[in-house]
Amino acid sequence: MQTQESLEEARRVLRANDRGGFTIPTAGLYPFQWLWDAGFTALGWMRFDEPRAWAELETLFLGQWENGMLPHIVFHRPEETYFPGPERWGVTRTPPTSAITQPPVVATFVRSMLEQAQDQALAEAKARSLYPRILAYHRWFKRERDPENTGLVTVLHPWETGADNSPAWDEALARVEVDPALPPYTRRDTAHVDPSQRPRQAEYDRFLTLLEVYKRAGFDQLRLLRECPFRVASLLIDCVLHRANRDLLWLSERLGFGHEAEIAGWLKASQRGIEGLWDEEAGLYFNRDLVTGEPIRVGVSASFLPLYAGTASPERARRLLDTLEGWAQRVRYLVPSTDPHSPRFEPQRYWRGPVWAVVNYLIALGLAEYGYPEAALRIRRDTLELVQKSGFSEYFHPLTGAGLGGSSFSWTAAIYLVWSQ
Ligand code: 9WN
Repeated sequence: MQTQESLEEARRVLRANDRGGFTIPTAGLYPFQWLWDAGFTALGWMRFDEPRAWAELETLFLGQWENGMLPHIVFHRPEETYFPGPERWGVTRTPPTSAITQPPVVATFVRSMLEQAQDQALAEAKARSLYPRILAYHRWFKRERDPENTGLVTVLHPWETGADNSPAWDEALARVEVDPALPPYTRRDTAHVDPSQRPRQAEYDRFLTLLEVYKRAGFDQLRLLRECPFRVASLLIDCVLHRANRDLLWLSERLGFGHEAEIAGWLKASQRGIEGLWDEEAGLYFNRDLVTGEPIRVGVSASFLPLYAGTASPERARRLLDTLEGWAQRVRYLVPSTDPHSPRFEPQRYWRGPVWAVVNYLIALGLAEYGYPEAALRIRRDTLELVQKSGFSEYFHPLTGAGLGGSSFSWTAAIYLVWSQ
C-alpha cells in the first residue's frame, strides 16, 4: 500500500467502525466502546473530522459512574459477538458498563486535541465541558485506588492494565483460585481469532473468577483493595495516569479551574511511586505485585513508559535506551510487548510478544521528549512499515511483521493517521 492509499484506508476503517458517536475497535471481536481505544481513536478522528473526535470522548463519558469511575467498556447497545457482555458484569445502569477501568489516556489526549484543533472555539468548549468529568475520574483513582497515598494505584484485574495476558501477571493471576461455582461460559474471542494469538483458557477462567469476586463485594473498591486476590501496580496505569495528571494540571490552569495545588500533590506522590519501580541491575522499570510487595522481574513494553510519564531522570532514560537497543538485536520490529530475551516471550500471543501500535506511540513520544529523536523515529517507522506490510491489524509479529488478532482495527488506523500526517 502507498501512503496516500493507506491514509484513505485508515479513514475508511474509522468510518466503517463508527456506530454513531462511538467507534468500535473492530467488528465482531470487540463490538462496544473501550476506554483507551476511544482515546487513541479520537486522536485519529481529529485528523479529518474534529467534531467527530470530540463526540468520541463525550460518548465515552456517558458510561461514567456517579463515583467518578470511567469503565473500561461501555455497552451502548446489545451485541452477541463478545463475552463477557453486560449480563455477566451485572452492572445495573444505563448504558450498562463493565466495573473496572483502563489506562486513563483521556486528559492527555484532550490537551493535545485542544492544542492542535483548527476549530479553537469548539475545542475550548468541549475541553471545558469534559474537564470536570476527567477531574472526577482522577479523584476516584486517588480516593478509591490509592487511599494511603503510596503514589501507585492498585489494579484489580489484568484487563485494567490493557495488557491482559502479559507475562507480568502470570504469578499474580495464578494465585487467583478458580471459583468452583464459576457459572459456565463460552468464549467468543477464539471464534474470531486463532486461539494461538489469544490468552489461554486458564487465564480466562481467572479473568471471569475476578468478576464474581467484584459482584460479591458489591463493587466496593475499598473492600476489594483488601479482599481481591489479584492486586498489582501496573506501569501502564501509573505512567499514563501520571502524564494525564500533568495534562489535567495544564488544562486546569489554561481553562481557569484552579485545581493546580490538588493535582500537584498527586503528581508528587506518583513521581515517587513510579521511580520506586526502577531496577538498577536490569536497567528497566518493573511492575509490582501488591500482594507480595515484590517487583515482577519481567521486562515488558510498559517498562519504558516512565519516559512517557516524564518521571525518569536523564540517566535512567539513557539506560532505558540501552535496554531497548538490546531488545532491538532480537527482533525485526520494535517494540515487542515482552522482553525477547525472556523465556516467556511468545511472538504471536497477544501481550506476550507482539508489537502494538498504541504502546509504540506512547514510548516514541517519551523518547522524543527525552532527546532521542532517532530512537523515536525508528519506532515510528517500524509501526508505519508494519501497517503497510500487513494492514491495520490489532497487533503484529515482531519477527515476521505478520498481522495478528483482529483486522480493520480502529486504534491502529488512528495511530497511522497521527503518524503519517
Ligand atoms: C478486554 C479493545 C481491547 C483493548 C485491550 C486489549 C483487548 C479486551 C479483550 O481489547 O482487551 O478488555 O476482550 O481481549 O487487551 O487493551 O483495549 O481493543
